[in-house]
Amino acid sequence: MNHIPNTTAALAALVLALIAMPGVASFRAQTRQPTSPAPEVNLSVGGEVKRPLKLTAADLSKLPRAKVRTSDHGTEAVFEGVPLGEVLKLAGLEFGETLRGKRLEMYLLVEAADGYKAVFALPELDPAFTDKVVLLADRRDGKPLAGEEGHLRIVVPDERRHARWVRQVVSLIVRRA
Ligand SMILES: Nc1nc2c(c(=O)[nH]1)N[C@H]1C(S)=C(S)[C@@H](COP(=O)(O)O)O[C@H]1N2
Ligand SMILES: [Mo]
Repeated sequence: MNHIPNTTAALAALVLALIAMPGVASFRAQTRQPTSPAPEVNLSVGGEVKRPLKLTAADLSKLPRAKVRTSDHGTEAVFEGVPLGEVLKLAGLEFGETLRGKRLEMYLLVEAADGYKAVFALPELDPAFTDKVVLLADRRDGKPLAGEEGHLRIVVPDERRHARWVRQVVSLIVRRA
């Protein structure tokens, strides 16, 4: 009668293999509640900052927020999110009075999941220098960003070309030129 334990073992192995299959994993992901409020934000903030961070959507929701009304493909859109400078401040970066001298050699590199990258000079992100708010947006017209855009996207108001509107933002790295 030792074929019964063998059958049980084979069944267990089959079940484990099925669970591990990518197709099954994505099926499970798709069957999650569509109203689930947990966008999978995992933003890393690093480089020349005092406190390198990993931020979730919940972390971002605690930071000061801003809205930017802008034209996207000729249509008015309201993007909402966290001013990029606020995210860097949380990581310990200083703006304002101390942003001069050698510190003006610093820049921010924004990286996307698809490898796309763009840089910003720190004064572009500092309210002491400019009234323009470069946004790390997580919502458009009140709805969470999703799909091609990713969960996080850079929005640069008043910039005629949208090449720095990085989609699918995954990391912010401060570097020295
Ligand atoms: N991650 C990522 N972001 C990106 C790009 C890209 O290729 N990858 N292209 C940029 C360019 S050149 C433009 S014009 C805009 C286009 O944004 P849209 O797809 O919303 O029109 O996204 C920018 N952000
Ligand atoms: Mo573009």
